[in-house]
Amino acid sequence: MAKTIPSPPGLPIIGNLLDVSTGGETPLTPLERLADEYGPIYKITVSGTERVVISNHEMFKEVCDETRFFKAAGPGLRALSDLGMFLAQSEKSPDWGQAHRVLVPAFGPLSIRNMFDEMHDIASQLVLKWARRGPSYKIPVTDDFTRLTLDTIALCTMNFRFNSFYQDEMHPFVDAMLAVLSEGGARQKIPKVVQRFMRNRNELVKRNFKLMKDTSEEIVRHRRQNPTDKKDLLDAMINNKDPKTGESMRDELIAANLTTFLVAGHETTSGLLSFAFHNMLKNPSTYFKAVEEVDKVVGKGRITVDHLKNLNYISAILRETLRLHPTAPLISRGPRDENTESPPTVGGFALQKEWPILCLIAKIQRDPKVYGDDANEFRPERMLDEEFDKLPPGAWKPFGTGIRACIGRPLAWQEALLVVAMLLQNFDFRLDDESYKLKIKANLTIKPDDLYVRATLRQGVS
Ligand code: MNH
Repeated sequence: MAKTIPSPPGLPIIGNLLDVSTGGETPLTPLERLADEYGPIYKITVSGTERVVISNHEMFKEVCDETRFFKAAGPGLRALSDLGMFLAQSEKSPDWGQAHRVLVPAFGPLSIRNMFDEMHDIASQLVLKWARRGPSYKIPVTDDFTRLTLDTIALCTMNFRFNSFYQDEMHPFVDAMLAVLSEGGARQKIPKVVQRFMRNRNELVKRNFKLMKDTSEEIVRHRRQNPTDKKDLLDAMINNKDPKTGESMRDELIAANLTTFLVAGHETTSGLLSFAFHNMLKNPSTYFKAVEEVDKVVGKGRITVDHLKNLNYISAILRETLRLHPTAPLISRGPRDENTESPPTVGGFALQKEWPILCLIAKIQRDPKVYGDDANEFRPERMLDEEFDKLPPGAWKPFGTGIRACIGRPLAWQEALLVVAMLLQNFDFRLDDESYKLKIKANLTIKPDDLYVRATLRQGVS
């Protein structure tokens, strides 16, 4: 007999809305708090929709089984329809399949390697900015990393320059995207019936969506009219045929996927870099080890793509950062149609097919059964290759799982390694406020809030 999932007593109509929206550093905190109270699996009702929330490794490992479960596009995401492959409702969607088959080879090792010089170009702009401003500049880390990652993804994937370091205002695309993302977050807490009457807000979302769509479509049009030899992702989508059907991608779908790259590809990476600096500076021994590694592996000359594979400790820092602070903190799974269990279960608890299963990645990746009593501590040593390779399946999944896992992982990894190394090579860092206590800002992704650092050029580095 399958067990019944525990559930906090809810209110009629709005369900457990109040439970999930009260205070906390992040909107997830209340979900995490409920987990402390109700255990590793519980069910809530938000805006009339039932959702299951899981938060330990054992259950998560089970829902990673692709024969029984799949990525059921989550509630936050569904609010942002029409944004390319990321949001496809299932891998059976023909548009997802086409984009996946065309894009997987385009994200292969050689093309990522070929992006190195452009990544270096943008990273140099960041170094220049911080060098010019000097140590009296209170660096808004997360904003500057967001400029960096947005410019990088746009240059590397579609040869478009936002030039974010050369303007105070962010590009209108960025404002539109941020507005849409935070609206997506806010809407999760508002019942559907109410949403329909929010005419001004609905108009605003429409306008912002249109601006994003127009920007992407303009980039496609521009490329069609100005063909180049550049083998980037835009080129792949325009010229490569789907190996299965022999068909080309239509322009509308190409544009939607450009938007996907811009959205999926920059906030997550920017958050990773921000948390990595936070974690290093709060744990100085890790910071000094990272500097030592850069000095040994790269020295004072220009960093090259071949240096990156030797940055083992910095790699471990990035892995450990994404373990504690997975910048895409929620993924959503559901029982497959083909799942013949009746009813489908997780951990022996009965599910219904239409219930999304929200996986609290940060909590799952801090499970003491896997990571021990110091699971909440930042200890990159546990992520050095030898240890990392021994982790049980499902223990470290900041890039998602299965066929819908992150397609941009190698791109983000190369970029993050390069940027951390280049910054440590050029500057000495300290927190602006040594007593800073981590606050987290969240919409669909998480980043540190109000984090500032100071950077002083290191002696003898040109
Ligand atoms: Mn990314 C899917 C995390 C960088 C493009 N990404 C996912 C998922 C996670 C994720 C988690 C799966 C979500 C889910 O199951 O609902 N992504 C990250 C993190 C970083 C990241 C933590 C950086 C750090 N992602 C990038 C970059 C790109 C990108 C850079 C750029 C192109 N990600 C995607 C796309 C998908 C995705 C596209 C959707 C893939 C699919 O649905 O097939």
